[in-house]
Amino acid sequence: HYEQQYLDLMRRIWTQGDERIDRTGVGTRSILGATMRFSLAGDAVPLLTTKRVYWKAAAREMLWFLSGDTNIRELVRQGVHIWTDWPLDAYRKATGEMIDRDAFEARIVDDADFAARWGELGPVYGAQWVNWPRYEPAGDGLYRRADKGHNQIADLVDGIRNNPGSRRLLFTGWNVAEISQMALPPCHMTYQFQVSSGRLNGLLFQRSCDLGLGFAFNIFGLSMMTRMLAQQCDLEPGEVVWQGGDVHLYLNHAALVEEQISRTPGGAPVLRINRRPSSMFDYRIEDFEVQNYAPQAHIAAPVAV
Ligand code: UFP
Repeated sequence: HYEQQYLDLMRRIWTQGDERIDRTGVGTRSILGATMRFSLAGDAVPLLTTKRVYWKAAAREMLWFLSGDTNIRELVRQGVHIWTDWPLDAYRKATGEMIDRDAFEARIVDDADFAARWGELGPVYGAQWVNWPRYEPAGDGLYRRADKGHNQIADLVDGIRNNPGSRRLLFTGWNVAEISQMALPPCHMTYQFQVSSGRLNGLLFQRSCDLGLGFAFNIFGLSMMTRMLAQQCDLEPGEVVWQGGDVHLYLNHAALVEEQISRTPGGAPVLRINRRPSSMFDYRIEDFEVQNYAPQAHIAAPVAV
């Protein structure tokens, strides 16, 4: 089963990984460098089956990236809470008000000015993917920021369609000059694609991976992105290759790890795209449907912020 490589990696890191203190202070066991491969043939999607993965939140997040949005308001409106902790933390530190998470989210949704002031994440994924800053000469050797940046996604679609033999079909969120302004530097930082025998293969380099929580979303995101690009470029889905840099398990995920590696994966979920939108920027959440997904029970675990 495709998920066995994930469970094997989890077991290996948990039993053999180096224990280190990380940025969050929680502590991890980790290794540097890991690869996993999954087939997308026949609409297969590498959702984890040994626990329920809320793939729709990952799908909504991916569509939010593609819209270029970097404010949590739209996500929160859609019931996606994965980015709330960073603005919440910033608000608490700045104001000293120990507002709870639900109240903070309610204000973000109800009050546009409040959201504009406190819901911004800085130039994270969406900004870099579709609007990477471009500069134009402004005389006297000076440059000014152009109104419209580079749209890496639109350029990628052009590249796949018109130059399918290229080895430069990629996009990245790792904009060195802007990292200090981001709430969190990109984790799933570089995506590369390859056209081979009428199929589109997709690869993700993820510099840092929380294998217990983040990975399930990141591999779904890579698969969804590859499927959308394949559809837009009239190619069949090929395979996805996931490459992790620092791949780790948090020390407070012991219960999750023990439970999950004791389970046996099963089933073959598929991801259907029910419509062919006119561009990469016209997909809606209703276009995506997962079938044949009968996972084991969800396993809750704390997120390290
Ligand atoms: N993380 C992921 N996937 C993501 C994401 C974050 O695994 O898509 F945004 C995890 C990796 C790490 C933490 O545990 O969040 C980010 O911390 P750092 O920036 O110190 O690597």
